[in-house]
Amino acid sequence: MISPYDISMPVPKAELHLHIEGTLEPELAFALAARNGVELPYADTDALREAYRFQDLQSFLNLYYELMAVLRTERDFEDLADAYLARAAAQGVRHVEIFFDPQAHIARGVGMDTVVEGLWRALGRSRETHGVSTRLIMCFLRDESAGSALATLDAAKPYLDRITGVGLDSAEVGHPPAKFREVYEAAAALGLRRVAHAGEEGPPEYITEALDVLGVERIDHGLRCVEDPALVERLVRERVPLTLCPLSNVRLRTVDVLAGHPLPAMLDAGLMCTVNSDDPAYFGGYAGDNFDAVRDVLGLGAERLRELARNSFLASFLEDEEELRARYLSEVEAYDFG
Ligand code: ES4
Ligand code: ZN
Repeated sequence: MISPYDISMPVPKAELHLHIEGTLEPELAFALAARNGVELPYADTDALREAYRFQDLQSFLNLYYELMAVLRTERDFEDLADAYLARAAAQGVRHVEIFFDPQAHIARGVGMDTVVEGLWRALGRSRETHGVSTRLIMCFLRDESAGSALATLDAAKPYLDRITGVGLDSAEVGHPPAKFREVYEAAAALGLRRVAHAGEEGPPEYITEALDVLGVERIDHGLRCVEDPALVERLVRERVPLTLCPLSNVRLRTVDVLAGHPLPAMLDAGLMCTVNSDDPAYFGGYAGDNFDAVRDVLGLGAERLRELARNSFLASFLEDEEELRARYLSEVEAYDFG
């Protein structure tokens, strides 16, 4: 049988918005549950997939956090990352900057050491096994306290050789970026790169605040910038990369239908957009599937798709491997969309 994942667009690309916990496919969730003696409140994988009818970000997050119960050992995190990297590689992903949510694991008694060591078992050999280079970005849960974020940064200190940056995710509305000013200042002082989710469900002001108060270098989602022309102008002028996730926006009802997604208008406005999968196991597709969707439904042509792929490498945290970035960029220019 041909898997749909084998035929998605293989243009070389970097994935810059990917939650590793959001790559947990129902089949792997049940396998890990069995291995760890964890009981899942779903009869089988079909029943679990039935639960994937989200009303909004919060209804998704409830299931996302619930299913993490099956992730307990280093090997679980290794298997999760290996499965993702294999699927991503099959869809043309050459480089990925992976988000993880340590607080969600530490709260369940699974330590930072287990999570980072486990993920690293897969990431450390990914260029050889999958042909994919990787970075790790540790996210703070914005619906937890600023003090908890500071404690999490402290717990990460033994692993800073493997962690490239920090991010901010989870329930956005009511948790503005400024709440995390102190921890972002501390992260910057440690030499960590900074990104944050902003303007997914939250207002355009959160995008401005993430830039001005947290000093972020990319905005994750940033979709709602389109409501503020002055902000769009600034993002264009400063070439701030936006990590858009079209299939996620449809599943979480941030946009009504994919055909109404503002991506084409955002590209026309000169915004530095990238296309990513967010939580592919939950939202119906990996990076190549998202590229396919914007080609098929939004009618983006070859040069727009090439621009998206080029932007993904330009916006990558590859400053310590510029030759690798140059190689990836030349692959993008040489790609034949057919
Ligand atoms: C997330 Cl789509 C999304 N938004 C905010 N936080 C998240 N964590 C995992 N997926
Ligand atoms: Zn996200």
